[in-house]
Amino acid sequence: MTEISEQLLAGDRRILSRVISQLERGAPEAAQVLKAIDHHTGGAYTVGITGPPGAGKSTMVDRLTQLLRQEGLKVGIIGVDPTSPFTGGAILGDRIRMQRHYLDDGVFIRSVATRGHTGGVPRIVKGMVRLLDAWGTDVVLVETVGVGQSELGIMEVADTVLVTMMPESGDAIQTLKAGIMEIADIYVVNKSDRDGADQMAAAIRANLGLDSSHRDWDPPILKTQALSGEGMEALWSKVQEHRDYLASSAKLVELRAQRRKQEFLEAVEEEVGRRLKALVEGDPTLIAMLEKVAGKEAEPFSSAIDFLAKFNGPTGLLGSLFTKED
Ligand SMILES: Nc1nc2c(ncn2[C@@H]2O[C@H](COP(=O)(O)OP(=O)(O)O)[C@@H](O)[C@H]2O)c(=O)[nH]1
Ligand SMILES: [Mg+2]
Repeated sequence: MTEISEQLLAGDRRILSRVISQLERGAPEAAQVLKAIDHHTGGAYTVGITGPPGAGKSTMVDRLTQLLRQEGLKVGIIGVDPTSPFTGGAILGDRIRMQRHYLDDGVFIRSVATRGHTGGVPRIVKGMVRLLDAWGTDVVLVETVGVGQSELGIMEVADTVLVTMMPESGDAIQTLKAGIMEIADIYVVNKSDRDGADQMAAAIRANLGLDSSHRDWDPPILKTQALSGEGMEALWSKVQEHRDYLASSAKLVELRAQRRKQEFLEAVEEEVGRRLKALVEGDPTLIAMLEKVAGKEAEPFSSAIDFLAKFNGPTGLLGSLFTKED
């Protein structure tokens, strides 16, 4: 156990922040910390909040945090931001909405830009959740913008997924069709102070009705007003009900085991990709190969297959992709 890991486990905020930054940069030190703390994780419960922009997700995160803090629970908030890191629009908006929690010692807030990532939730979010867990977080709230297939990734990190809609989500039915319906453990029709909340709830129910037979957890549909806080306690008790359901049916263990496998495979894929890119930029053999392909002296697909066969093995060019870096 390194000193850093011990400080993290002792609840040191600055260390947590530093290790998360290392993780974002892909620094090997972060991997070492994750390894050291692994056996101290599993205590935090992760709730994903997804749905179309403007549905009230950040407001809800703010309200839930307030509620959890009243219960004395430590809260982690991760905002997965699909906007360009340069505009920072959404991050700024959320910052204002969650302002009161920035000064709270029992709350840790972090935004992650998705940049070019297409899966919706970058892999490092999974590591971030474990770091927060080790830091002593009881509940991690992960907010992602759900605009279709890209958001299915929230399932890979959240134990309970809230799909949030609002009455005027005119395109919501489209969203429902895009597959986001299948990932919801709880539906939330927020802004129920506005007209159309009941119709929205009915539309969701109609969609659900199609094949509920195979489910042993029937996703409930709740109406809330995150802005005033109305319905937030009912929402949190539903989350707890879902958690109890997962825990009692051993599904939680299964779910988390499956995710660890997935994360491992993703990490391998990402690392190989990253190292290959570095190789492409610096290796003369590979650069020459690319020039041939570019100049139609070699065909791209068959050349790739030949290349893999020829340069494989621990001493070959590609072998360096699989050697441990320090
Ligand atoms: N009328 C109404 N407005 C709300 C409610 N919840 C959030 N809002 C407002 O909706 C806007 C978008 O909220 P935000 O939390 O940023 O949505 P997000 O994009 O889903 O994170 C903000 O102006 C909120 O104040 C609600 O229950 N009723
Ligand atoms: Mg938001």
